[in-house]
Amino acid sequence: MPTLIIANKCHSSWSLRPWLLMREFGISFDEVLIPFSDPIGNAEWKEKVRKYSPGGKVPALVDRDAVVWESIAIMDYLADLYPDLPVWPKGRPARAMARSIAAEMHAGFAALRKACPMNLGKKFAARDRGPEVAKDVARIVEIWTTARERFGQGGPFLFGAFCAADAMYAPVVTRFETYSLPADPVCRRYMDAILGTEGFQEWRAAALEEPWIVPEDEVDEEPIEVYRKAA
Ligand SMILES: N[C@@H](CCC(=O)N[C@@H](CS)C(=O)NCC(=O)O)C(=O)O
Repeated sequence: MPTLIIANKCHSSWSLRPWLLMREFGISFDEVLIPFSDPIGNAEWKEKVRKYSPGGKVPALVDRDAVVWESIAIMDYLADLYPDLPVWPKGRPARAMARSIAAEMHAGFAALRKACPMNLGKKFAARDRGPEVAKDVARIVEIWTTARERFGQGGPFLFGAFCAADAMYAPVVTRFETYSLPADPVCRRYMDAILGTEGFQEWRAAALEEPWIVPEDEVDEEPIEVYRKAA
């Protein structure tokens, strides 16, 4: 059985992506969680991660004699390993867009990621987070709306059924939720579909039990809701 190496469920957005994909597709795996210590990615933490992955980051997947790191490479590895599972959508144009938006996520949206770190333990009020974040938000809304319009007929996800592109955007959905980012009804329905998956519910429940505080992922704002005991 493969082993997925991850970090804190409350904060590690990259870890959530392949974890959710594997859960939603019913792929069995063992999980090794290496909690962040302060600061994120310090030498002690990296030494533990490098025992599994040469990249020194999470997530990483160890499968027998293979190691794969980078979230998008893990998804492609799983698609190769399980060719009968629709990890990527089946139709050619849908698949083209799914891969493109997954790559766009993997490479981009730095302003949003920096200003709004994933934090499942709290909710913050809507506020102006600057023009760069607004640009990222507008592009994400455009991506979700286009995918839903063109390919979303068969279900509530970007391409109808849940696929790797949804896994890539799941942490962004949580950021929209945590930071009360503006979501029109199409985006809201999509967000609810992601947040309502069994996999995400399981991940969130575990996140809310975590005792670790990660200062770098806490914004300097008063929350309007606190869900995690350790906060
Ligand atoms: N591009 C990588 C990003 C992985 C990443 O940055 N992971 C974070 C945790 S969410 C990490 O390992 N941070 C520690 C560090 O940067 O040293 C991927 O897609 O997997």
